[in-house]
Amino acid sequence: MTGELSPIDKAKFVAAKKAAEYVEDGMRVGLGTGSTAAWLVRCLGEMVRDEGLRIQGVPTSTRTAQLAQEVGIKVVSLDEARWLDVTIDGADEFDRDLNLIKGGGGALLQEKIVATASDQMVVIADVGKEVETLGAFPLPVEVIPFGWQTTQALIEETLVSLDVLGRKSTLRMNNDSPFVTDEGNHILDLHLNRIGDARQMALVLNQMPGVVENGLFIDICDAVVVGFGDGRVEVR
Ligand code: ABF
Repeated sequence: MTGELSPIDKAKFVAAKKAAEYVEDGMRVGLGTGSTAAWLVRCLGEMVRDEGLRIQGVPTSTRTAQLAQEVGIKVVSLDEARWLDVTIDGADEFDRDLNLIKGGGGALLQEKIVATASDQMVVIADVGKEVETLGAFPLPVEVIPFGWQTTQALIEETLVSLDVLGRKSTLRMNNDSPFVTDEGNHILDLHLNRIGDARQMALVLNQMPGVVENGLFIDICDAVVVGFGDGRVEVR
């Protein structure tokens, strides 16, 4: 499955492989999105095929649903599963309090719903995602297409009063068109550089009309499995 991997892919793979140990027979498992989560899905697929592991997987995107099906994981909807034992997903940044920025892959809404419906959320990440303070990675905010420019203006005005360095936001594009999420929404990426109070930022953003969800995951993650390019793994 792995062949010759670059250091970054090796880091993602070893984190995913280690995190697969959180999954036991009979569990309902939230399956994240992104390249690191894809390694996890492949690892679980191998366990299903070679070790007879029986799990129900709830994917956080159409991409992940397709991959899970390809590797032989039984896919169910969140409403069928109702509650999950564990969700394993990637992240764009994590800090020492295990707060996260997610949504670089555009799946933050389903990811947050699924993670919140889980007994445990485990993040898998290469060590490059570890930061002192969140915010260097642009913060994704999912917004309703109706009036998105008005929502953007409201967000930018509000950022003035918050402890952030940058206030610019950009509409995420897919070639020449606005990116559309699985839920039919758009994404604004907020270029903040540093988020002083991530909890307050998350609350303020979600109070605005037009905002569906933001990519700050506060007090949701229980553990981060960190992979290194030399194959080492540490759990935070
Ligand atoms: C998802 O995929 C995200 O929420 C995050 O945006 C992204 C991480 O991608 P990768 O694992 O490819 O770096 O988990």
